[in-house]
Amino acid sequence: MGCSLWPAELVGQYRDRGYWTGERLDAVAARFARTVPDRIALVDETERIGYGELERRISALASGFAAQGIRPGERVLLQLPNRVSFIVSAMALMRAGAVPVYLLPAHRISELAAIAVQAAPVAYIGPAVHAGFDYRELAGALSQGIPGGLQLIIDGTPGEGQVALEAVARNGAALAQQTVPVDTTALAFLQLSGGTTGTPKLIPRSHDDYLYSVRRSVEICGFDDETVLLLVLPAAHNFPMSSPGFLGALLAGGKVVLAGNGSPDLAFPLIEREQVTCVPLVPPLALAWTRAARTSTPDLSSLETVQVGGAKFLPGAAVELQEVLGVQLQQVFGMAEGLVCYTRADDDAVTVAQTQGRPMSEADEVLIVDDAGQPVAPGDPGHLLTRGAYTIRGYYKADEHNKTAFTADGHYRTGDIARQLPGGHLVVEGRSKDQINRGGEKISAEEVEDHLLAHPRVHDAALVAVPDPFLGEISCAVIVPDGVAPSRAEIVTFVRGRGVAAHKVPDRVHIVPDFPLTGVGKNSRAELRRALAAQLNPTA
Ligand code: OOB
Repeated sequence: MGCSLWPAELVGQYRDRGYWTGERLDAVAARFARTVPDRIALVDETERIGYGELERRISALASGFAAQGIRPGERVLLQLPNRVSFIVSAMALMRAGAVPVYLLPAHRISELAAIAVQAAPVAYIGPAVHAGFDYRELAGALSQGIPGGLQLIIDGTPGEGQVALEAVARNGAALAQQTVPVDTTALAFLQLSGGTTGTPKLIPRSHDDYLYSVRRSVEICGFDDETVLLLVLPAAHNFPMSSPGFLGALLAGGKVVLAGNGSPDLAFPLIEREQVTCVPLVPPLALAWTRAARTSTPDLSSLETVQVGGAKFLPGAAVELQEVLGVQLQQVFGMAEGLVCYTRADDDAVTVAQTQGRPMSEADEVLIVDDAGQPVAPGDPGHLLTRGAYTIRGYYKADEHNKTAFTADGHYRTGDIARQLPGGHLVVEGRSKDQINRGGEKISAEEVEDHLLAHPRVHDAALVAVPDPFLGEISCAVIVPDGVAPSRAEIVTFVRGRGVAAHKVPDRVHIVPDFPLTGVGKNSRAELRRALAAQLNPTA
């Protein structure tokens, strides 16, 4: 099935060195299902299931998907919140040889439609209603816009013409169980990139490369069958999925607790009740937890490690978090495209507080180069390039974009500015990519600008980052009006109305009569954004 995502000689090398083992992602929990079927694997708001039950559900649903006509290699959009059915559905799709495309619950019609154009899915799986939003209508609207439509599978009460996930599973349970053989070096699933372009790029990952990153993460983070991982970040993100994430916790025989959000009111009692040992957080949540623990006395005694990643965590906040929560901090710097760096348990306190960790694998190649692509002097900041046994060699069906996103010799241009310390640890200093990192959620400037430009009274628009004490960065839409300037409220209503994830709606609107003149040429938009950001943040 499929074809390898990596050049043949590298596949051979990665196998010979033992990085790639030919195992499948949908089998991470299989060993414990046989040996300790009653051990609790997953807990969410409504249920707790053991390893044996998890395996039964995956098998049944995989057969059910096949009976619904979902064939090996076909793509299926998966938009479930943090609950047991998300993990079961993802694994069941892979067991059936199908390819999950991981969406966030926050995505709306404009993101879904753009992703559907690229992924050409045959089906969509989502909740009925979640956080007050009706996904059945969203799914219906998406399907209507696709020639031939989509099969719509709903976890909950389905709408008209839609089918219940539970019915698919029940149907599958009555059928013969089978595992569809897969090429473990070929496409296993598609993940969304943070994005720097008008349409989001899809990241193709294989069983082999992804499992290697999970296995190596489990080793570094010391996950074992005593691990209790709390997931408050959306499980579709790479960080809570694989660094070591729920896949790592299951591979180690631990327990995964799925929560709907990361508010301390919800998370602190859960930590005590479930005896949570580890939690991945983005910096704003880490700050919120530190603040909340100062004014209350939660019992967090089971919590050993708080992982913080997705955006820069400042050294002062890093020290405070450890003091106030009484935990070990682990900084995690990674990307859905591949490379993940961790601070280690035996790193000294300064390294943990001040660096973003070092690459997880000896096979990770890291280069820091200047604008001309030449290596900088050791310790100097520069553009971070990387390649290795779990970093992609190209985005999905994006030949043109890949020519610039990767170097000729296969390094991924991360768009991050970093420096590397003598011990290999990286310090992230900034970014060259046209992206806003809003507390770990990435926003492509171009994507939002395209929405702004569709407003009848917007002549020109640029989206730039503004520093924010809590989120790190927020977005500001700088607008040159056509006639009467639109108000912020009008812009917010307009962008929301186009169906985009809430985090992409501009936080601020700034009206200017004209844009500064920048050099012409391909990079002029990037230069314009930089010039506007400098005007807005004179001290940054
Ligand atoms: C993670 O993945 P993505 O794909 O959402 O975003 C990747 C980008 C990086 O290129 C960098 O710009 C930024 O997010 N980033 C950080 C960071 N971790 C990620 N910037 C500064 N400090 C950090 N610790 O965000 C992701 C994937 C796997 C593990 C952890 C994070």
